[in-house]
Amino acid sequence: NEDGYDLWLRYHLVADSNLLSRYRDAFTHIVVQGNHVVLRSAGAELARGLSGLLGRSIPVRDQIGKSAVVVGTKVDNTLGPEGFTIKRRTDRVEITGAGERGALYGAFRFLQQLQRQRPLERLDLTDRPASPLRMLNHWDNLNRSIERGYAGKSIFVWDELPGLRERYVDYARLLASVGINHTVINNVNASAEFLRSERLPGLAALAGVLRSWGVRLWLSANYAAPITLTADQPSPITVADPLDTRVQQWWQDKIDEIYRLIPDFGGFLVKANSEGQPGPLDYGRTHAEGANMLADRLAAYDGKLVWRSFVHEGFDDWAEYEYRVFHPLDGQFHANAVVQTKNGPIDFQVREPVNPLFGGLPRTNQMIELQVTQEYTGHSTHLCYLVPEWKSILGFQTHTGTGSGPTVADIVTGLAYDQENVGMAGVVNLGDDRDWTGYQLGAANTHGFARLAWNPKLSADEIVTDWIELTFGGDRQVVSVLKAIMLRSWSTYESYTSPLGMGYLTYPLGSHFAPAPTTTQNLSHHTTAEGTGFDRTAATGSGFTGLYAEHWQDIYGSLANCPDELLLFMHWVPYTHRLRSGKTMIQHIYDSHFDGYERVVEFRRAWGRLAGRVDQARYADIAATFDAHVIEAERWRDTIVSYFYGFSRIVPTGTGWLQL
Ligand code: GCW
Repeated sequence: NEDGYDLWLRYHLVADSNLLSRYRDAFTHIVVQGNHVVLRSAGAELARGLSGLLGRSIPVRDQIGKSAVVVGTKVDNTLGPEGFTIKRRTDRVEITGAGERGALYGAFRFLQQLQRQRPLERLDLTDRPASPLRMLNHWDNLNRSIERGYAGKSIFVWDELPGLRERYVDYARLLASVGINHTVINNVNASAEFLRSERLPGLAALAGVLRSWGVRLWLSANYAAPITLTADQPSPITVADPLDTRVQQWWQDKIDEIYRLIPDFGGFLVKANSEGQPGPLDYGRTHAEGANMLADRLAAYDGKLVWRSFVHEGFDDWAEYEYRVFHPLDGQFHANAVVQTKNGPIDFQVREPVNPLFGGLPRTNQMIELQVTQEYTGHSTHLCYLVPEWKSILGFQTHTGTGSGPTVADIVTGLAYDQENVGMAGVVNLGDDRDWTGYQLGAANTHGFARLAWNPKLSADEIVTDWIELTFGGDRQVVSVLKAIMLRSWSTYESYTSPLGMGYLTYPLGSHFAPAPTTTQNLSHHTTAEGTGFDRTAATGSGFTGLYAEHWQDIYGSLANCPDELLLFMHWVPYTHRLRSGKTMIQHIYDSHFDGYERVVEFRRAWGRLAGRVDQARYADIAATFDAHVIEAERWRDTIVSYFYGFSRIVPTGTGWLQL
C-alpha cells in the first residue's frame, strides 16, 4: 500500500533484475556479532530490509557462511564513537561500528545503498557524524495536540503508556535510519504533568523502545514544576527560585527518580522566561543560574541540560533581545549545559540573517535550533524544502574568530571551540497522520534536517537526491523533475511571502499561515506612503547591525553593500530605491510576487508530467497538495502586492499588468 507510511524506509523489490540477482548471490544471510540490543536491532533491520529488497527471506544466523552480511563492533579510534565502515570482502560484507550505534547506522546506510541500487563494487564506505547531539524537539502536548504541528495528533498516546504501540518502533527506526540520537518528546511550552511520578513508568517504557534504536529520551521541563507538583501536598513549595534549597532538593529527588527508571535519560530542555513561561528571572536570578541548578543535578548521571535562548520580550526591536540577554552570560553556563539558539534573531522566518549569538557565545556550548515543521513556511500546504536555507545558515562565516571563521557549522559541530556538548535540534514535523508529515513531500525536510546534522557539508542537491531515490525510486525523470521543484521551492516561497528579507507578514497571534501585513507594522516593517523596511542599522536605526563582527557591521550597515535578500530587514528604503538589478524596490516587490506565483503553477505542471511514473496513490496525493499550494500562493501574492500598492500608489510597470 502506497500511503507514504514507509517514508524513505521502503524496502521494495530491487527493480533492476541483473542487479537483483547479483545482490541475491552476494547476500544470503545476516550474522550479528554480539548481543547488545542495538546490534540486535541492526540485525532485525537488515533482515527486514534485505528480505524486502531481494524478495526472499534473508535470515539472521549464528554462523558466518558464504555471502554473509556481518554486523558488529570493533574498537577503531578513527571512527569516533558513532562512526562505521561498510566493507566488501571476497565472501561477505562487514558492517562495523566503533560502537553499537555506529553499527546500526552502518546497517541502515547499507540498506539505503541497495535501495538506491548501487553496484556491488561501490558499497564500501566509511562515515561518522559531525555533530554529537542530533536531536528532535517535539512540541507535543499532553492532550496530543501539537503546537505548530500539521500532521495530525501526537504519535505518542500518553495515557496508554506504559502500553506500547507498534508505531513507536517505526518512529525509532525512522530516527536511527538518519542518525538521530536524541529526542525531546514534549512541548517546550511544557506541562509540569510530564514530570509527575505517575507518568514516569510510562515514559520509561517509551525510552526502552528508543534505547533499542540508539535514541535517548529527553523531556521538556516546566521551570515551575516544583510548585505545580507539590500544590496538593501538606506543605507545598511556593517558589521555583533556583537558589532555594527546597526547590533544589525537589529537583534532585525528581532527577534521581527519573534515572532510577530511565538510566540513559538524556536530560531536560527548558524554555524559561519566554512567552509567559516561568523561569529564574521571576526570582531575580539569571538564565545561567537557572540552567546551572538543573545541569549540576543532571551531571552526576551524565545528563545534559539544554536551555533555550529564544526570548523576545521587552525591547523595541525583537531582533536584539536574545543577544542582549545571553551575550553577557557567555562563560557562565556549566560544562553539561547547552544553550539552544534559533537560527535567526526573529522566529523561523523564511529569510532572516543568522542569529548574532552564533559567534557571540564562544565560551558556551551551543546548539542550533531549526524548524522542520513549517510554521512560517506554509504548514503542510506550501511545498518549501528547507535544506537550501539551512545550508546557507550553517555555512555563514561569523568573522568572530580568526580569518572569516568560524562558520555556524564549525560551532555546532564542536570544531570552533573544541566542544562536545554541541549539535543541532530540529523542531520536528511528525504526527500521527498516516504519512507522518501531513504532506508527502514534507518528509524531505525531516530527512534533510537529520542528514545535515550528520554532515553539514553535504550539498542540498546530494541530500534531496538521496531522499527522492529512497522515496520514489531511481526513475531518471522523476529524480530530475522533482529535484528541480524541491530545490527551487524555498526561494519561491520567499518570493511571494517575504520581500527582500522583510519576513513576518502574517498575524503574530494566529496560525502563521495566511498573509496579514497590516498586523506586523513595527514588528517587521515600518510601511509608509514613501517606503518600507526596518532600519536596524547602528548609525540611524535600532542598532541591531552592531551586534555582528565588524565585517558584517560594515556590510549590513551600508545600504550600498547590504545583500538584496536582507535589504528590508536591515534598512528602511524608499519605494523608488534602485536595487542592483536596476529595478525599483516597489517594482521588485510586485514582480517577485507574480513570478513566485507563476513558479508554483509551474511546479504543479511539472509534477503533472510525472503521472504514471509514480504510483497512483502518492501521485494523486501530491497533485492535490500542489492544487492547494497554487491557491494559497495566489492569496499571498494578491494580499502583499495590494498592501504595498495601497501605501505607495505606485502603479506597476511591465507587460501583463493592465489585463489584471
Ligand atoms: O514563535 C513561537 C511559536 C510558538 C513557539 C515559540 C517557541 C513553542 O509561534 O508556538 O512555542 O515560538 O519557539 O518557543
